[in-house]
Amino acid sequence: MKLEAVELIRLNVPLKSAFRTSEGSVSIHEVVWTHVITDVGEGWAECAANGLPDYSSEYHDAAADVLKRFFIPELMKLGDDLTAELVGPTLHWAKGHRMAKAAMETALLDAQLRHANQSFASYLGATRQRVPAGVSVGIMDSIEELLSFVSGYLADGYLRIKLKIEPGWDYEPVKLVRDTFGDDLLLQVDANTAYTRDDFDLLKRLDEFNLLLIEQPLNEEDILGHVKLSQYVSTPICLDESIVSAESARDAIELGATSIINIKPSRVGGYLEAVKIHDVAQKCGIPVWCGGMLETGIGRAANLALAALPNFTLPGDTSASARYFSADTTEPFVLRDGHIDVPTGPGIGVDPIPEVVDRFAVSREWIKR
Ligand code: OSB
Ligand code: MG
Repeated sequence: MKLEAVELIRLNVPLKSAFRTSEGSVSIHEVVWTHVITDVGEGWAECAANGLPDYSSEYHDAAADVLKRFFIPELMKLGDDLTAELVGPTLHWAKGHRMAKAAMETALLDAQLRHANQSFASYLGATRQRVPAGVSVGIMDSIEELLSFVSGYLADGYLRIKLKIEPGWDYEPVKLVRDTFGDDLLLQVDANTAYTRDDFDLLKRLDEFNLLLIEQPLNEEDILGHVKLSQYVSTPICLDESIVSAESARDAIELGATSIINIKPSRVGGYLEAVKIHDVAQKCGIPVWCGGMLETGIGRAANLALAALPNFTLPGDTSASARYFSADTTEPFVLRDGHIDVPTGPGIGVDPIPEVVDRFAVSREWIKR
């Protein structure tokens, strides 16, 4: 396939309610889309990098810049030889910028699979038609507000609740949610790196709540800290930010830093690397689940395909469109019996709704051969 042109679309999509983590609060989902035009058709992807470099070092302006300046021209130079599978090896020389790389790989894979009339799910090796849905609940201003959001999500049918935590918002909210909704609730927490090695006793107090896991309690670089913490607490530790490749997954597993992995294709440079992590974890008996970056339908569709692979044995953060947006950029993903259907159409299986894209687009730029 030959890459003829790429449209970079900047979108500001309002969230229904602000989403607060230990890293900050967002009320607008700010992203860049890569819309690729090839000789075999077009493809779409949502780059997960948000406005601020607070989850990883990536942010949308930097992603747009590195795509324009380096990645797109280089992929165009491959001429007819370009395939989605070549994006990773071709851009390997460039350090980091995994979300930008993932966006190019995903959009090209979408074009390639649409042309081959094959779905992402079938290409990636999915074994299920629908996936169980969890929901990630942000830090709130009060416990009452938290309980009201959680009870709303449970009424919607979500099968697992993840609470964002930070120092000062941990033991109490987790205890109240556990006490209010009972021992059967699948419950886990995500600290987004908010704790240090001085907080082990505090984190150990969470053991009494029978949580599924504690996600990324320490700095992303503190692998040894996670090993020590895993030995200190009985709740399983699950890494998110620390796992950026199949190699880092393999090492973290072997060292005993993580006993469950949150896989986000965007964080690891794309779906092909995500499948490698799935496979490494599966060989080691480590369950995985699919995380999210508040993606609109364009990004969510491919995440659902990945989440249908066999070792995704825990409900992911792949929630329904209505959890995030009043208007999604595609046909909305809906919850049925706590599950979301995996798209079956060619490529990502969904198309952007032009009127909605027009409404939320703040800029559009074409990069041509
Ligand atoms: O750490 O998993 C995270 C959202 C943005 C950035 C990081 C994270 C999250 C979430 C929400 O937890 C996941 C989602 O619902 O898409
Ligand atoms: Mg996380």
